[in-house]
This record gives sequence, structure tokens and C-alpha cells, in this order.
Amino acid sequence: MITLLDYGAGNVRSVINAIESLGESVKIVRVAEDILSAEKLVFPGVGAFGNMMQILHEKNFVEALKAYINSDRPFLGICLGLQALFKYSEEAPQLKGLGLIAGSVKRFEIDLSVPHIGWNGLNIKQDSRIFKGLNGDEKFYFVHSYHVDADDPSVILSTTNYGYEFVSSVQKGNVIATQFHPEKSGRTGLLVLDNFLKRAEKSCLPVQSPTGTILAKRIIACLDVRANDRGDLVVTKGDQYDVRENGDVRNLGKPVELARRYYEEGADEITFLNITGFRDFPLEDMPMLEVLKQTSKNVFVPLTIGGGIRDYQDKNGRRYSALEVAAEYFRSGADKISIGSDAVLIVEAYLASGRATGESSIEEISRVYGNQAVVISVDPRRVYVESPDAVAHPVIKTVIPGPEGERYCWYQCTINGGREGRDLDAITLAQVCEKLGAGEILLNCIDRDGTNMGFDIELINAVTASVSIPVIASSGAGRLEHFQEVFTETEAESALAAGIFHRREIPIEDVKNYLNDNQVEIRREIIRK
Ligand code: 1PR
Repeated sequence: MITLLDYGAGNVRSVINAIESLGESVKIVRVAEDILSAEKLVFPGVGAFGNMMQILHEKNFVEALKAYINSDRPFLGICLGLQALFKYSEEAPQLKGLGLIAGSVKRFEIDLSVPHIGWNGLNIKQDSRIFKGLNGDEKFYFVHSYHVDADDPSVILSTTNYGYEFVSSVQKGNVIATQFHPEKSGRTGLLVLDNFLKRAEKSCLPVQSPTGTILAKRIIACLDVRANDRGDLVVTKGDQYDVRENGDVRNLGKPVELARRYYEEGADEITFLNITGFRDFPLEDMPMLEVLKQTSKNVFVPLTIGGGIRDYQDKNGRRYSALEVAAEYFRSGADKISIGSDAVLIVEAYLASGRATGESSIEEISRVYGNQAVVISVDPRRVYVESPDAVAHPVIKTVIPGPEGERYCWYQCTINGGREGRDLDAITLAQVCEKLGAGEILLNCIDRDGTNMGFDIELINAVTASVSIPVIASSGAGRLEHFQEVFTETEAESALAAGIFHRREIPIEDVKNYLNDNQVEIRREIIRK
């Protein structure tokens, strides 16, 4: 029996699913006594340090946790579960950590995108039983803006490079804690978790121990989901957002099955977009929640879900906050949520008033679950203009002439699935959303969506140049070269595709092999039978 400390973090369901997939059963801590009587304790956390410590105090878990960890019984801390062991964090300096390991938690100070999101390796510093069966060149999934700084090097189990070398895991007797997420690191992550759970007897070092690690570029599979006219939830795909063919909603398969297939094929992340979410209310949309619950049982890479996340009033006049909607998605297995139309309305209100309210969905959800959990899905289309000063929006000079040969354009934001254009541009939207607490930009492009013409490189460069959070390039992938192009001609950290995967035109593995052959750092999953 594994005891799991659930303080309400966003990734608890993923950890439970991973532990249960390894044949173990989980007992959730209800009272401090459950911690003290635990045989093995797993403490997963993701989100904000301050919020976590506050809840641990409110639930009287702090002293019990200290007693358990000092008793040197098996303990696995994940992400915030690692940071909690240290004295304090720059993220909430007013709140003390457990102070069981000397040192503190610092924010990344680098000129790379923060948060550090994606698959990165480990520089192994000492042997451990969690390394049984590892080669040493595996990559693990990280999603964080802060990292620990240990005063005593003897507790450092591994470091990782991201701008500089930071501590990515620690070990002190039977206490092990990782900054990366084994529950979201595919089969490699499950192996590490299994080694901890099954008390792999021998402490060992991986076969190889490379020095220096590199963050991989991510390949994301996107499933645009909606109900077809018969009410079945299907994966569909638009051509420039038009999902109908001969009047019918294109049906490209079942969401749970396709997600599983892409996981098996090596997708680094999977995104579900409920493309009619703006119409209906997510919490009444049980089928979508069920898709997430079913998928997260067998898919151990990060899951993002978007569509309809906003404050809402149901037909009985009951008001629901976007935070409640997001919480339900996290409890159902999501690791990140994506906000589309509501983000456009929030930024318009911000620009109109010149100040943040603190109550927008972006601010509320990032405050509780951390900015790395909030993705902004942008649905822009090109608007060609005669000259750079034709409009009050940032205009780019384009190599792709307009219908009348125009050489300038701006990117107009839309809402409600591209149905309504707004007087706002994609660059300003991304900048303000970052300011309000978003952690990542999913940069779609209506003009390129479903066209197989390649990504809109000019749009991606314009947005990546204006934000310091990671950007996902999306829309238009049609050939292997398009992925090479987006990773060599832009700063995008990830590339998302849909149509080519659904129509089995190019398997994910081929994309990865092609990128690997062309010296683009990617994650390879060594399939362990
Ligand atoms: O506005 O918060 O309710 O969220 C709705 C979400 O659904 C938004 O994220 C929006 O991007 C998405 N969406 C809405 N309508 C459509 C549509 O297609 N009619 N899909 C839609 C957006 C864009 C990508 C697509 C890439 C890659 N599709 O998700 O997967 O363009 O496609 P490709 O590789 O085939 O070119 P809210």
C-alpha cells in the first residue's frame, strides 16, 4: 500500500494512475496520523510553493511530515514535493519550507524561456535504486519556474542543464525527491517510479552517465474534439477551422483511442481541444471529462485540455468560476489547461482599463496551480494592409504577398472557434497574457490550419520575440521538412500537429527520426517490453 499526500495539487490523479498502472494500491492521506503510519509516502506537488505550504499548515501535516521524513522511511517527493523539503522559496519568501534539507528554492535567472517545460536529461551524481534499468541518456518531463539549491553537495542525486546546471533530484537515505515528473515521463518515468515502489534492492548507476543535458524539442499531437450531429464525441479536424465535409462533421476517430495511439507512437504531449466548448458548459460536458479520465489511466505524458474555460452561469443561475472548471479538469487528469476566447476578452478588458483585476481566469488559475499550468490558445488570422502604419496594431513585413500584392500584415485575434474577429492582435495578446500569469502560448494559425502548407514562420517569430514564456508552433504541418524548418528558423520550443497524424500521413516516429537525423534534439523513448 502506497500512502499519497494530496494537498490538492494539480497532478495527483496522474500520480495515482501511474502507481495503479504498476499494480500498487494507493491510500490518500486524510489526517496527519495517516502520514505517521505510512510504510511508503509519495508527495506529488505542482503549482505554487506558497499555496502548498499554506495548505500543509491548515491541514496540520507539517509536523507529521517532518517526523516521517526524519524516520528515514521510504519517501518520494515530486516537483513541489522536492522544493518543500528546503528552507524557503523565492516564490513565497514569507513562508518557511520544511527545512529538512539545507538550502533554498530559487527562480531560474536565464535568458531562456521560463518556465522550463519539456523533456531534459540527468547528470547522475550518485548511485540510487531508482536508476535500476536506466541507460543514462533518458529524458524526463520537467515543468517548473523554480529549482532547488542544495548547500550540501552530498544530497545531490542528479543535476540538469537549462541555461546553467541546477539540482534536478536529491537523495538522503530513503528520502528521494525529483524536480522532474516520473508520472509524466512515459515508460522511463514508470520504471523510476516502479524502482521506488518495489524497493529495487540494489543501488546502482545507469550504464552511461553523459555530462551535460539538452532540453528536447517537443512534438505534440492535438485532438480537436466535438460532438457530431448524432451527439457522439469524435476527433475532428478543420480546414482553416471548417470541420464540415459534405455538411457532416469530419470524424477522424475516437479521442481516447487516438490519444493512446499517439502516446505509443512517442508523442511528447497530447492536447485535447473541445472546439465547441465556447458554446456549452464544460462541467455539464461529462463526456469530455470522461475522455480525460480514461486517457490519463493509460497515457503517461502531459495532457492539456482546452475549450470553454471561463466564468459561467448555468441555466439555474448558479455561477461557476473558471477556477472551478479548471480544478475539475486537473482532478480528471489534466496537467495543463488552455484558455482561448476568454483570454481575448480578458486582454481587451485589461487594455481598456490599463490594470489587472486579479480575478481573471488566467490570474486565478495560475495563482493556485502555477503559471506552468496555464496555456493560452491563440486563434489568429492574417489581415493584409498597404503599409506598416495602416493600423494601430504591430504590423510585420511579409515575404508572402497579400491578395493585392500587399507586403504588410497584422495578426487579428478571433474568438468562438475563429468565428468572430476582434480588434486585438496576437502579439499584444501573448504579451499581456504572460504578464497576467500564463506559462505557455499555443500559437495556432487559421490561415494554415489543415492546409499542409507548413507553419507560419513569420507569425511564430513575431510572437516568440515578444514573450519569454515557451511558444508551441501549431497549424499547417504537412511534411517532415516543416518540423525541421520550424525548429531551425524559429525559437519555438514545440511543434503541434493534428491532421497529418489523424490521416496517418506521417507517423510521429518518422518526425522524430527525421529531426534526429538533422541534429534537432528530440526525446526518444526506449520501448521496454
Ligand atoms: O475558445 O477557450 O473555448 O477554446 C476553444 C479551443 O478550440 C481553442 O483552443 C481553439 O484553438 C480550438 N478551436 C475552436 N474551433 C476550432 C476549429 O477548428 N473549428 N481548433 C478549433 C483549432 C487548431 C489546432 C489544430 C492545429 C493543427 N485547431 O488545434 O490542431 O491547427 O492542425 P493541423 O496540423 O491539421 O494543421 P475556447
